Amino acid sequence: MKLVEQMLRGENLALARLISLVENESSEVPEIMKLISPHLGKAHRIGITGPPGTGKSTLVDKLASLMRKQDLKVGIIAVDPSSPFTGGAVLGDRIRMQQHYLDAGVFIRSMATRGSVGGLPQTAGSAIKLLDAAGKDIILVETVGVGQSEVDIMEKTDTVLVIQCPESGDAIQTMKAGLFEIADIFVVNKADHPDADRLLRDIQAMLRLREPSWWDIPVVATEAVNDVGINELYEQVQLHHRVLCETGQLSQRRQLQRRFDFIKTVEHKLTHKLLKSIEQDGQLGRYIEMVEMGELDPYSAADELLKSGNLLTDWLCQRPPG
Ligand SMILES: Nc1nc2c(ncn2[C@@H]2O[C@H](COP(=O)(O)OP(=O)(O)OP(=O)(O)O)[C@@H](O)[C@H]2O)c(=O)[nH]1
Ligand SMILES: [Mg+2]
Repeated sequence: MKLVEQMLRGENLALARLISLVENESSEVPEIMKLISPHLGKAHRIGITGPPGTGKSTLVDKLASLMRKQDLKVGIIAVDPSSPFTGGAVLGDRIRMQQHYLDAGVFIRSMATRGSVGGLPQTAGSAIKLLDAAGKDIILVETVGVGQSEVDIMEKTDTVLVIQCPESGDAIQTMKAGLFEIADIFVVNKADHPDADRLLRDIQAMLRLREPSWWDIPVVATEAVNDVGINELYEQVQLHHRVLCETGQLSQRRQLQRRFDFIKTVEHKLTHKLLKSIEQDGQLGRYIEMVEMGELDPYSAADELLKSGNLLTDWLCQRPPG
């Protein structure tokens, strides 16, 4: 495929067009993914997550500048939750990252989560792979932490930065949101805020309760808008990558990433088939009706459906409803 060849040579236009194919779930996607698979695994994939408005985009912008000073090729994916509350985020990111738009060494792409409830869309995973195959040294993936997306980001990146700021809540809320399980590096941004110090100390105190492990999660204070603490943060990011490589954790994470990727792909395909079958009102329709009418509970319906060999084969093979 010509587009893939051009992308592998590093042409950003081809890369952008391939991401669009992925976003539109083109029938060419499996072929594209197969062609790029020998070229994967070189980029350091970094996830940046945290509540809305904590300063993720500003940090991404500043980190990208430091990486460019080292002449690294940077790919940025900003996942916009397409919510009415953050509808302006994409435009905001454009303005914030304007300085990079003229730099061919930085590739920026915003993606909408579309229908997927919270979380990273399946297509974001494919876009990350395309950036990797296109020869980016670093891939920065920004997602707003709204439930599932934090876990998703761990399944798709090597280093996860969790961004907090004094306005985003206290350390207990952070813990309840499950962010301590996924963070490789904590960032307390908006350190110019008077309550930042306390948040930082609380997070540190909670981290001390953890079992010792191969990596001590650092907490870095930053003022993204004022360019304060960005060097320290980048040093921690580089250190994490070095330790990942030296301890063999990177290959373990990559194994997990491929495993999740496979399971998610199967899940995605099955869901797609299921929804299509329901739409076409095949034999599945009968179960849907019973569930809708409250005659059968969803669990029993699912059990019965999965026990019925014929029905399942019909459904999976998508034979016309009999
Ligand atoms: N006071 C202060 N404001 C900051 C700092 N960093 C970012 N901001 C401001 O916080 C606001 C949100 O910053 P963004 O970088 O858009 O935050 P975000 O986390 O990407 O936001 P979403 O993508 O909408 O979730 C902007 O108005 C920034 O200028 C900081 O260190 N101190
Ligand atoms: Mg943002």
